[in-house]
Amino acid sequence: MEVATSTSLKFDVESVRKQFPILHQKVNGHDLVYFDNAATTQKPQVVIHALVDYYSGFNANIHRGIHTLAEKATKAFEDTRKTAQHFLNAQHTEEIIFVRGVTEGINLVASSYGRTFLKQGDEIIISGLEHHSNIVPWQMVCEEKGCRLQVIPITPSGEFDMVAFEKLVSPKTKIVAVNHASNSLGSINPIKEVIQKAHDVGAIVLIDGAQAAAHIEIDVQQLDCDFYCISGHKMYGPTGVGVLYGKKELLEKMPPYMGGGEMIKNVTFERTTYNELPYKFEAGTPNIADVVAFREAFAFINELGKAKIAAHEHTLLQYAAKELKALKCVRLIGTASEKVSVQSFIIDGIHPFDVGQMLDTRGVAVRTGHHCTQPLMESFGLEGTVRASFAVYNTKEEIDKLTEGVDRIIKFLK
Ligand code: 7TS
Repeated sequence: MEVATSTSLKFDVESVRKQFPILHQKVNGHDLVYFDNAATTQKPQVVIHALVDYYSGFNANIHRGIHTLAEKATKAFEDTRKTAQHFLNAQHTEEIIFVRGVTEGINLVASSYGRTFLKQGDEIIISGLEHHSNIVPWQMVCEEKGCRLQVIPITPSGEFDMVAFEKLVSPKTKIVAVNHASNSLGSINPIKEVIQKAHDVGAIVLIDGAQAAAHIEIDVQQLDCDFYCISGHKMYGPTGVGVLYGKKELLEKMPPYMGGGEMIKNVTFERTTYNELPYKFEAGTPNIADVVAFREAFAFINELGKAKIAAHEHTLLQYAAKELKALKCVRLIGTASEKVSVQSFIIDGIHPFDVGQMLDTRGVAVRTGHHCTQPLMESFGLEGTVRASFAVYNTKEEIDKLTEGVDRIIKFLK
């Protein structure tokens, strides 16, 4: 089946689906419909192969060895760093720090930068759309340093309130941490403007790019953000690997986050000197296999191109929103004008958990609950939602299965 919004954005979704072995299975007697992509995407064969190739061909610890396998593994690991640099358009390779994912990236900055440079009375601003990973690390550092956490409210459609941000941001603001796109609602935030306004008062900015990296073009130099975090598993790559991008001059000033092997230059019992960037922040044996395979995920996205991916997903999102909205008792949650392919909804009078379970009996995988955004759910007066999130391999026919399933649930339970 060909998918097109304009000729230049055409691609064959069936040939994409063929690259994902997991999609071709029955769940509870039905073809699997995987709509839990905001939690984690599925992996193409090239990524799976890269993991097998590494373990069956050149597994060795990196940087320290001089034997052939160690050199091969080191080169593959460092090649991913260069690929990540190009993907984010970072100026320097050493600005790319490998971490376990966005959660670790944010904790690294909150702990290393926050504990060193924040003082009592300073303020950190986050938005009402944040994942717990971009709330709790800042609460922890605020508690320790006597700082204040300020929260930008959101509009009823789930958009970032720029007017409220302008009122909150002040010379007391030292850090602004917001996501590029919301995992619960899909809203795309006006981060370029946020970064400029934060810089105007001398604050630094961290962008949580967990839900943006597979969908939106990222250029950290053009954005001028100070930190940007991504997770491999949300962009067709392995679990347990991600990237923290940081501006070199900031990373250089920051102390290590963890101590151990690889992050040192010299150790005596009296005093230790630290390694250079990026190794200063990569203590211990890293997740070599997953970093190596992560390169194939970047290549997969680059080969299709984000413009094509976004166009396809946008078509799916619009279709899903229209079809779901047409159903009796369904309320869409999150209707921002700029969105990635996430649609949250609730059915009046039916608990999201029950909806999720009943859809699963028809092979449709959605996420239910608060999606690690409890404060956001609370601002809608909800405990949680049903969330369908779409990826490049999803189709309109699959959305029909979702809406048929939801329709049956309504008719059965109402
Ligand atoms: N920030 C956002 C916006 C996210 O969506 C997630 C994970 C994280 C941070 C944390 O990323 P991690 O890779 O370190 O776990 N979001 C989800 C989700 O929506 N459902 O499961 C995980």
